Amino acid sequence: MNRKERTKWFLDDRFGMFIHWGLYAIPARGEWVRSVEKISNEDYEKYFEEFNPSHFNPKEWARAAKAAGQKYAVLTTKHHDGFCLFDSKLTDYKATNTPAKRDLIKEYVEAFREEGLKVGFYYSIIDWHHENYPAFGDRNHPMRDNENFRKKQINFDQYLEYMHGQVRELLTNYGKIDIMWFDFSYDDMTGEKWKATELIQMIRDIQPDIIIDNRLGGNIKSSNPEIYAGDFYSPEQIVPPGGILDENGEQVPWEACITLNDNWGYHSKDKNYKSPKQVIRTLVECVSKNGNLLLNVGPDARGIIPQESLGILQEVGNWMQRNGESIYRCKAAKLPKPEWGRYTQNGNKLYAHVFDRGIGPIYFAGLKDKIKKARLLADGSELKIETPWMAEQYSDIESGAFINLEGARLPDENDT
Ligand code: JFZ
Repeated sequence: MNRKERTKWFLDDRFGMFIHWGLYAIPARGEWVRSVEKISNEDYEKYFEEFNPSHFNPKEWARAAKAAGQKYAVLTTKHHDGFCLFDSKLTDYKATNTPAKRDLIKEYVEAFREEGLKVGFYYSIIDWHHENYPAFGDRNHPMRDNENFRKKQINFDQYLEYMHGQVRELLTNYGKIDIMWFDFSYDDMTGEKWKATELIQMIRDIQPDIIIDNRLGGNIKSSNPEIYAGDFYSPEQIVPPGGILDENGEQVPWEACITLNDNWGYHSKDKNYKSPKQVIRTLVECVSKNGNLLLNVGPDARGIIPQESLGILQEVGNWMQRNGESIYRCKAAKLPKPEWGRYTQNGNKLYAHVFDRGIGPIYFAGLKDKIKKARLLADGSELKIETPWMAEQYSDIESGAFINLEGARLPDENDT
């Protein structure tokens, strides 16, 4: 399979759930807490000894994702702190050795599969816990200021063996996996520094259809990308203004990852949540530029997705139930962005997302005599295509069409 074939389902599905969860849920100050507060291995150890997510029920996560209209999920199997949610034979630093006493990845995979969702693994190639991970090359390493630590000899090849071995475990022990989401290369730690070609060859050997993000390095936008440059581009906390094109001007699959507040991992004080409306509009924006949205939640130490996040997901789900047709299998329209909102398109169906309704009919530049019929997606009701009185006297509108929204029931302002 080539990239185009591999990413077909992904680009059809458009909307996924990102889940950041690990020991950092206990201090509850975000997933970078070890680095930000320079916490030593010893001091972080207490969270390992305590980790016991009594309410961990991935079926509930999966149901929330499905109800929101999300079609796939990506969970942190290991974040930068090095703690593994899966039962790796290559380390003791794993969920099976905490009071949780079980392989949480196994339960995640089963639960999401059961709800018919596709399953992805986030895996951090950065590892602040492994003794052979280069602390001094990584300016964010929690031990960066510790003299003794800096002087320690390391054997990076042994770390690479560990890292490759864990990826092999993840892709061997849990059946078919749909997405491998590596995080991340930096400075000169990129590409072959991770033995990325070898890594990719192994991955394709075990899971030929899996799709892989672009954070191992390389240039996915090249006309001749490295084998490790990935299947999709991963912009973070931003929707790329013009989508992502390669050097030949061809579309590159991409997925914006965005978190609901200002942290990826659980943060008990961070209440700066986006509104459901912002999320819906961001999803529409992604699709209108040929991209996906991977929307993040950070379950707490007991395994519960914060109430605020669940509320947002539910509202997004209400909208998706009525308007999902304008998201799934849709892509950018070959029309300029309209003044009042955005277009998405699927075949000969054009979806007009009216963000700014204003007063009077809405205008479709370039579509004079091209619209066969117009319907409100939310309730299927007919909308009238009509040219307003004296329209020919306004400048530059000869080639456009007008649709009258008057009287149309717009259940909420995001309707399509
Ligand atoms: C990384 C992680 O450090 C973070 O904790 C979270 O998991 C996020 C999804 O990914 O953060 C990054 C990685 C790459 C960039 C920015 C933040 N980048 O390329 O700009």
